[in-house]
Amino acid sequence: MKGIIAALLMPFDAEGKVNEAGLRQIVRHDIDEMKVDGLYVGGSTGENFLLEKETKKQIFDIVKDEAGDAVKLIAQIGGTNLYEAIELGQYATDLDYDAVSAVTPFYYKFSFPEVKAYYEDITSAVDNDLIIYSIPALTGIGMGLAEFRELLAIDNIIGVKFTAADFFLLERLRHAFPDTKIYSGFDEMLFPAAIYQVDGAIGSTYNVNGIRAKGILDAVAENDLAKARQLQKESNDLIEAVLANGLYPTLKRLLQLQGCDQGDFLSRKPMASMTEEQIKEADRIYKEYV
Ligand code: MN9
Repeated sequence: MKGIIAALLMPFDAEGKVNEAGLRQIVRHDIDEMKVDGLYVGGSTGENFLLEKETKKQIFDIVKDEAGDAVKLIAQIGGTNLYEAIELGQYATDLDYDAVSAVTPFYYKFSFPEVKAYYEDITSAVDNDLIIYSIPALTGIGMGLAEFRELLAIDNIIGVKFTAADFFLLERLRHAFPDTKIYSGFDEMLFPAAIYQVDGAIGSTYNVNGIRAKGILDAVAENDLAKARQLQKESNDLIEAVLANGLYPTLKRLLQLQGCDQGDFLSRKPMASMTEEQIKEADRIYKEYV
């Protein structure tokens, strides 16, 4: 699994239910217009940690049904409930997802042996490849080379979604584990990550900015660093404005402006949906930077 993988955005209606028609449209848009190589389903971007288990399964169903085998599908199953993670992992595997991914457990400050046991328990119960989802800024779980070495030795763990600005660690990981799949997790840092030869990138903004992102990977592969830097600059003008206006709601508004127009694209409470002013700013961002 290589290339640009969109962390799928999730449209909700006013009752907090998944807007199925809208979700199908986003899947199609990502595949047909953004030309992504894969979809990461149930990540932070999908507001996944606000959802109940049955809704997560419903989303895995809809996405597989719409995408079929057109692109690689990765199901994010992790969280604070190990038994749910295992059940979701088995569910997504039965649906033929290409891999599962599990965030490090969060909220309680789990020790590394606890984190390691969590991955051992998931991988021994779920018959699929697993990608570690490491995002220390949100989980509070930071790991160094020694910890990654232990996790990557576990059977079925094939890679890591590396969402951190630690390029020293990224380089050490790349060097130490040439066969491990490493995915860059911060879209605003794709260019330097590509220079360190990540296998791909998983991120929220690829739902609306997938073409430029692919251009960055291609330009680095062709050693055209000036072009890659320019594309990252254009991407970061967009990402900076999106972050300032509210990340996921703004991205969902941009999707609507790109033609995904089926029903509500609201947030899942307690995440707020946009005010009129934020909508206006999103429209300006679209005109200026998309
Ligand atoms: O999955 C995403 N992380 C979060 C990765 O949303 C927490 C990124 O794609 C960021 O949204 C993006 C903007 O900071 O890089």
